[in-house]
Amino acid sequence: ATPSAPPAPTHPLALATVTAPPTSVDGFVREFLRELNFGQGVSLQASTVNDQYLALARTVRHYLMARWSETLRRQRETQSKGVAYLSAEYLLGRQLGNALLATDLTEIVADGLSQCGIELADLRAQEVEPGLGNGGLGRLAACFIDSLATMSVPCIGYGIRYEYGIFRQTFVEGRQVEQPDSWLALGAPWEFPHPENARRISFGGSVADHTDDDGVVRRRWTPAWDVNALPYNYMVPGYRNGRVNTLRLWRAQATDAFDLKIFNSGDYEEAVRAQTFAENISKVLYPEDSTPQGKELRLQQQYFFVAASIGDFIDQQLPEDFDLAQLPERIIFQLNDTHPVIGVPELMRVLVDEKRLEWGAAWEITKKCFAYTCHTLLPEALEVWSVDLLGRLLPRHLEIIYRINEEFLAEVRERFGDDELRIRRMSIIAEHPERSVRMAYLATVAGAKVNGVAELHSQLLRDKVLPDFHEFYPGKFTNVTNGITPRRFVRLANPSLSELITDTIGVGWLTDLERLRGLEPFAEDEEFRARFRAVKAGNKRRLDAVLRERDGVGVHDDHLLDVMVKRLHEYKRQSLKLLHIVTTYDKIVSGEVDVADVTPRTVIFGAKAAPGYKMAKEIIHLINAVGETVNNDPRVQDRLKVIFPPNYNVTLAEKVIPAADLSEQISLAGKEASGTGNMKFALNGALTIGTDDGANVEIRQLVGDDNFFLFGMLEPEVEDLQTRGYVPSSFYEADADLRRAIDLIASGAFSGGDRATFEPVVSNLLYEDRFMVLADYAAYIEAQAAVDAAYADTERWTRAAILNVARSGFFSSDRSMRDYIDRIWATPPSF
Ligand code: B1N
Repeated sequence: ATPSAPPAPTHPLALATVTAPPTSVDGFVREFLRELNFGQGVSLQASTVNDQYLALARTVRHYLMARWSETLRRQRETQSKGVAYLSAEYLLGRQLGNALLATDLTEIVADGLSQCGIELADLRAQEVEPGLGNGGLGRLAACFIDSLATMSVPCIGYGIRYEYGIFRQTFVEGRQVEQPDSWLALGAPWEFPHPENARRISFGGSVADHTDDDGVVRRRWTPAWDVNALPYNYMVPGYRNGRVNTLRLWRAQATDAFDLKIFNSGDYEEAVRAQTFAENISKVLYPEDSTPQGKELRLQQQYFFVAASIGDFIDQQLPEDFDLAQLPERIIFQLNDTHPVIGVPELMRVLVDEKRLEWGAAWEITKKCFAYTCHTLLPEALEVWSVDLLGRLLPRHLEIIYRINEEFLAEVRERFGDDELRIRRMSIIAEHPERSVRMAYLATVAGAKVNGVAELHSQLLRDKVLPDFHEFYPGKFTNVTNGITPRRFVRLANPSLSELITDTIGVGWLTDLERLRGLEPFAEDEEFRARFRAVKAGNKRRLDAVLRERDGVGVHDDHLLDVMVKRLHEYKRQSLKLLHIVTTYDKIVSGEVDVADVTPRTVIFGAKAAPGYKMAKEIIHLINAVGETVNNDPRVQDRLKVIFPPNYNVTLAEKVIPAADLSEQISLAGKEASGTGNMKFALNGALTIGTDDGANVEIRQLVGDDNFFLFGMLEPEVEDLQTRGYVPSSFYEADADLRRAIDLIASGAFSGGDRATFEPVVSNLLYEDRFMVLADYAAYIEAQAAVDAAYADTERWTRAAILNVARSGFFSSDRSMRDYIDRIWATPPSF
């Protein structure tokens, strides 16, 4: 020992390990009051609901702490292979309920709190969800880390701690208005900041040759500016298995280089401005889902979190003497879409420039350390960065990308000769409309595996999006169908269904969801069907209460509850759902159908539009306008209702989905990569009306044609119509119902007689209709008629709903994780 080594602990309480508080009501109350008194600094009597929530969150954390430090200790010891999940988004949802579920503390806590005169539900309602994602992609990341923890697989999630998550949506006269999401304002009890582990991330500047101390000439990057990346850790508890993994999110902070300017330049204001500039990097989540805008700040965000994460992994998670040639045996960096793909040249830079490996050796390592998940089929969603921008922000990375591309194209030439068209098609660098880096190609060249997120998507990826790459690397492509965590989306969101399931097939299904198959025979059991219906009715009443409190509108529990919740995007076709509503309304008011014969329905929409996406915002306005008219027309006699609660998020999803009867999954075939809402609905006993798209295909195969309302063109038919030349107005002219619906909108019936208001939506449908809404209209209306007929037969409907639950166990994200492990990662559970 050196003379300065601290003395060994001798106090009897100075234990080497963290211990958990006693798991008893008294133990909990003691701990909770301590947090309230000494953490929040208030007495129980003086405390606010927010004090109580914060104290409770911290108390629950205490129970997880011992497991977390034990998980970390074992990982340091075993150094077993793990996953670093790199994702720009994590749409986590509220933490408290999930932490209580994982630790099995719900009852003890509810009991203890009630002895303090507090309702657990009131404290749960106090939590502001971390909305650090846009939609499916971010929620998928959250489901995956939940499953990995539950399956005892070592995983670190890496991402960005945005100060503002997805915007809060409000409606003003039916139009979307965005408000900042200040999710941190009332305190952030779940996070552990570790400023001592900050990392310096550099940008800009130039690259030149430099002779190093070992006499070798290497490229040297002299950056122009840098920022600090501060890690914030979050616990990711496994479900009752004693494991707690880590989610590490980075926050940008100015380095003291900025502060120094204050002294050196004397320009205080400029120095403070510069500080703001640095901190902007983690300020706000980009609110575009599927259509990235190519903004400089977005590339800064991507490099910021990926460089911090890779650096953190190599410097902090590996032992000091680690041989980097072994890196692929220790870690796989999973790229959640192209957002973290700048990590490929970053790892090369670290290995070659910093660790001084040979280029070839570094490339062999890099190729094995990354795998890439693609989440889209829309060409406009495939990220490209202009060479100009990338070279300005990350000059060394651009050089590395060029070299990767040169060597890759040399391989292509070796195999196919000087097929210049093919070379141009496959080049990581696009030449038109401007010179740019195709991030999906870079990920495909560098990744050990490339996967799509549903069978159809993976097939189209191979055949339509990356066919040349599939020909070149046939073994690289695979599929992993998405999944959802049943802990949050069944057990927490739908406690009464969960209780019915456990009563019927016993415990164990929550971590082995295929066991839901055991419910199949009960579809024929009349008493079970009655209980199942009672669960659904109870969930509708719960939703009614939530919506009344939230927005002052309710849902009738004798209505068919028809739900379309997802981002607003033309390819998802909210406007098709709207045309169905308008047609039904038109038939009622024109007297073509007797209102008494209309199946009573409440349609719920939930959807945010990217703030700059004009057409999406027009469609939101139209939904609200149609709702306003339909809901207030006495001729409808309340048999058709349209409600559009603002600010759909994970918290609202947990209330809406369990109440739904009908799930709308009506994207144009070949456009939705997977969908995951579709899975949540099926598992909560809603029937799907859907196209043959994304994971709908697999849902229908599993639940059976009788229990799924399929409609619309198939993907090859879409292709075909596209090549023959699609003329939407010909469908308008040929279909009287469609004509009436569109004419009604155009006439100003939903805009106080003003024909101009919705003219853009109408023209778009008639003269452009990129996603063929009009072509699928007739089939959709027919399928909706079949829905009405089926709903009239209550027992048949219930049977179908039960079979949807029983046959959807495949869609557990635990199964997705098994598939990633088997097909991509080779990471066995560690304990
Ligand atoms: O990812 C989900 C899929 O289930 C959906 O079908 C798919 O649309 C969604 C850029 C995206 N694809 N691409 C994005 C999100 C944010 C962004 O800035 C693209 N999201 C999806 C999960 O696989």
